[in-house]
Amino acid sequence: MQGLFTFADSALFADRLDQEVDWRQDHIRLFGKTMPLPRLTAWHGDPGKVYSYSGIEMPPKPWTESLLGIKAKVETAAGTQFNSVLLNKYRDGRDSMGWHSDDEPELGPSPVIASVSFGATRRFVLRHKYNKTLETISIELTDGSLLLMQGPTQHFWQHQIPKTRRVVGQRINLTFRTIV
Ligand SMILES: O=C(O)CCC(=O)C(=O)O
Ligand SMILES: [Mn+2]
Repeated sequence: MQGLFTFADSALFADRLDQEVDWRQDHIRLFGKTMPLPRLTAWHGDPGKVYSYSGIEMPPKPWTESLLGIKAKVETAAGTQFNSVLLNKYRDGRDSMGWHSDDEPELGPSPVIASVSFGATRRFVLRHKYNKTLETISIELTDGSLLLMQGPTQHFWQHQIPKTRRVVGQRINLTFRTIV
């Protein structure tokens, strides 16, 4: 869904999140080597909603006023309540997220995940995990847009944000989730 947030609201939220959020540079271990993630991240949510992925454990930071404002709007649009949000900051076209499904056990069997984007448009690509004859699906995630992933999406599909050689500005993405 394009334009859940107006350009003015998107610019305001992008700026506030950029300033307010304690962005961290995490590392993953891959083949015995430690590598910085190609993006900055943060995790906010209700007390006790710890999220772990790729061996990284994130205790939640408390909700801020901006995050609660964004959350309220997203919950109305999605018709679902969320208790946590993962934030990703892609500083430029070299920042990215590799192929994955959001299928960690703490998200439950068929999670609803609501993804909000502020800033530069980036391409979001889906591929089927088992049926290799299905073509990949590309969606341009624009400033102020909302993407909902639900039902069996995470069972059958993986997604990524590929690097791009185009000159692109900063993008902040928020994925609202429910940790059970
Ligand atoms: O930045 C995006 O649009 C994707 C983020 C994502 O897939 C995730 O946080 O799990
Ligand atoms: Mn994801």
